[in-house]
Amino acid sequence: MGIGSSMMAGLGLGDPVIRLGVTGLSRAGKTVFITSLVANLMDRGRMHALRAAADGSIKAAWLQPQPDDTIPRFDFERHLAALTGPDPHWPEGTCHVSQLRLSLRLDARGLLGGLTGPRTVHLDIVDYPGEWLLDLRLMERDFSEWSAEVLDRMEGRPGADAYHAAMNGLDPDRFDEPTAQRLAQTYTAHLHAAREAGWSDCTPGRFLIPGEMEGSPALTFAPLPARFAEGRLHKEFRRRFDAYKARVVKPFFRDHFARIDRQVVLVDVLGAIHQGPRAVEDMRRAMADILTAFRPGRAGWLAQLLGTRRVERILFAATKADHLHHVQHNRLTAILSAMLREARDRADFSGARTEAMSIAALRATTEDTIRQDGTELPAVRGRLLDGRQAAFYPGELPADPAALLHPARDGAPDWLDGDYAIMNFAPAPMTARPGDGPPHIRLDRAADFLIGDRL
Ligand SMILES: Nc1nc2c(ncn2[C@@H]2O[C@H](COP(=O)(O)OP(=O)(O)OP(=O)(O)O)[C@@H](O)[C@H]2O)c(=O)[nH]1
Ligand SMILES: [Mg+2]
Repeated sequence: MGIGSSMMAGLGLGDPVIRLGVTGLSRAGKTVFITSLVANLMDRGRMHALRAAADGSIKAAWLQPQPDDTIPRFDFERHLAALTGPDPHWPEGTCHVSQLRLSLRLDARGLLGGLTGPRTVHLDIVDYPGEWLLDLRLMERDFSEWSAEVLDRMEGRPGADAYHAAMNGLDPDRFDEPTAQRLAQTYTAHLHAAREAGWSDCTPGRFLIPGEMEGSPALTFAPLPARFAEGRLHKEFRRRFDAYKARVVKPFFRDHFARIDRQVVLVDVLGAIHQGPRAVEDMRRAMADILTAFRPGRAGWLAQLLGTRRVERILFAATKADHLHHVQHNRLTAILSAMLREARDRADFSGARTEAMSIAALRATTEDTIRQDGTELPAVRGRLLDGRQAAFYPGELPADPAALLHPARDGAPDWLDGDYAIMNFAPAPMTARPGDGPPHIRLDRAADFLIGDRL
């Protein structure tokens, strides 16, 4: 092999590439997942259930410059330093798409293996917000339909009153930029407040995470009620709404989504359960909407854009399972599966393989038992954000997911059997042996499902 071809191998030209999409609604755990996955693929001591790691097929794993020059690089080193440094803390929220390339050197395999020598496979990991998939719904609506739907959804959510107040006394036939900005800002403030309060459906997705588009006209519109119909304000907002679809939503699906081979959808089920029945129902609906992106009968323009391309495997993962003692993990997975069932039943995702599991990308707790009124409760123990240690029992998840999903669907304001608590643990200081990555729960299984067959 001459220098030229080995350099080509180094750059990855011609080597197989797996493009893994990592998505989930805001705060679902995407950044922590990617950071821990990459760290655990580089140091594979805790990856027994990833067969290629356990049997020694993976010889080496290293980071490479990514091939896409215009997508920001996932800041792996900084996030890992946050999670595993001397004062471990969670990484900050993400405000754009990012990507990272991890290359794996693998043992030769199969009959021809002996002839061809070791192989290299590149894993391109793409971090993008689930809210951007929710924007699919905008594509199927015109501005009036979308407005009606959103104003209806807004009722009773934080910031709704302020938005209605901002529309008060406006002349439908008058358009000026300061008014447009004020409406867009008040509407965006509502989205942030709703998100903070545990609502899942907070679209348009780019309003929450504007990146470099902040302040541009395509992001400066807001829903308008029927009384504005066909006035100047309505006309201009409708134009911007259409621009948002054409210049923001479509390019995302074309440039990022269309190229994904494997997908993990992270879901903070425990967080929603903690917020209550309405948050669970809202999450269920949002997930159903998100999943339409992966369905064969999806919108015509998307089917056209994707052609015969498809996501081959989709993993649905309930994150932060380290908040529960392992005796409850099966129940958490059952709730996630039930939450997605309707959407999963409606289509088989064009033949993609799907699986659901409960994981913790970064395990922040150890298991413990708490004595309460003479009974022993399966609990977890960890370090709180203020540094204190605490043992914690979140409550018992029901064996039958319907016990949660039915009241949620029926619009119950509270859970009948009391609350499901949640505690914010900080990442635990690391005591890893050399060769071990950060502690996790079932991240190795997740990796095996997502990419194991290609290694
Ligand atoms: N205990 C525990 N908490 C987790 C885990 N993963 C994420 N978290 C918590 O969830 C928060 C959000 O995690 P991120 O990975 O930043 O979530 P994200 O989806 O990237 O969030 P955005 O970038 O804001 O959309 C963290 O700050 C932690 O508090 C986990 O494995 N265990
Ligand atoms: Mg993030």
